[in-house]
Amino acid sequence: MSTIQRAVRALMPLALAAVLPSLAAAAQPFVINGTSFTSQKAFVDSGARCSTHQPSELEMRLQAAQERSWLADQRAQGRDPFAQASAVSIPVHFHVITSSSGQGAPSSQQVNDQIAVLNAAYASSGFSFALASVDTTANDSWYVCAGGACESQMKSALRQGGANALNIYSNNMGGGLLGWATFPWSYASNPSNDGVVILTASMPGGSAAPYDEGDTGTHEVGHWLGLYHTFQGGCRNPGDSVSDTPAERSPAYGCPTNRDSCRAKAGKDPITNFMDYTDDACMNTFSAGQNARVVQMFQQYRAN
Ligand SMILES: [Ca+2]
Ligand SMILES: [Ca+2]
Ligand SMILES: [Zn+2]
Repeated sequence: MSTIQRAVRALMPLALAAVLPSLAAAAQPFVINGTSFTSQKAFVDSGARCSTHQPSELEMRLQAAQERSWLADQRAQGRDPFAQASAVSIPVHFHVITSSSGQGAPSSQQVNDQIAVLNAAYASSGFSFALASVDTTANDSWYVCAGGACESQMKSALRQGGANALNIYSNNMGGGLLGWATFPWSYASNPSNDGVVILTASMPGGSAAPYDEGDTGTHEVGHWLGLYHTFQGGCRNPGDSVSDTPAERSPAYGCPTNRDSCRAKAGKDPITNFMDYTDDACMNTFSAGQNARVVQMFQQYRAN
């Protein structure tokens, strides 16, 4: 062995010791509900953060046209669509799904805490949520259901109430998925499918950190009330169809303060908004524009 080889060998442990911690940090897997991703970014990129249907530009345009025509009609009749829905109480039917052996149920405290999280988040919109019923079903297929035939079976068996009733299903959907919801304009064509499905572990006090404060519920109910993701459409107009949420090129994750992914558009990214993809501890806001939109959407599609 040459002197140089010996020197390299002697230095190797030092060099490795210097390099390994950063490698280890970079390679730290991100685990959600037992599913491992190479990073939090990989988790977000996988689509498991929320599998609510992401509308195409054409769907967005058709939907916006429906909204404009409804608004024009309301105004022609001398109605104020933004005043009618103040202080609306939404009945919540909560459907707990467990395994056939009864595993995976949230505590009643967690169910109550989830409703309290919704009430706090939507207080500024004038909507409140009142638990109308809780039922528990043991079904192995529904317990791990992430959409498809099992979803239709589960919802048609359990859904209660009309267009104004919020049906929440909590299960162990798997694949790291946190939840999904239906939009209010889908109610008319498929009422039994209407509702929100959340990972039980995402409920307050659950095990799906950093998504364990119940804001998956808040986010999915946002879709149920007609809100798009803040990054819908990227930097292009009309984005999320809400004028006071700054445009965002892609989902934010973690809590990236001062992120500005659309430099040519005014405003920093709305990373604290409930309709972004940041951690529960980071999201705490609906904008005035979003509050106005959910009131309009409720009047148009969910008022009895
Ligand atoms: Ca916007
Ligand atoms: Ca910007
Ligand atoms: Zn979503």
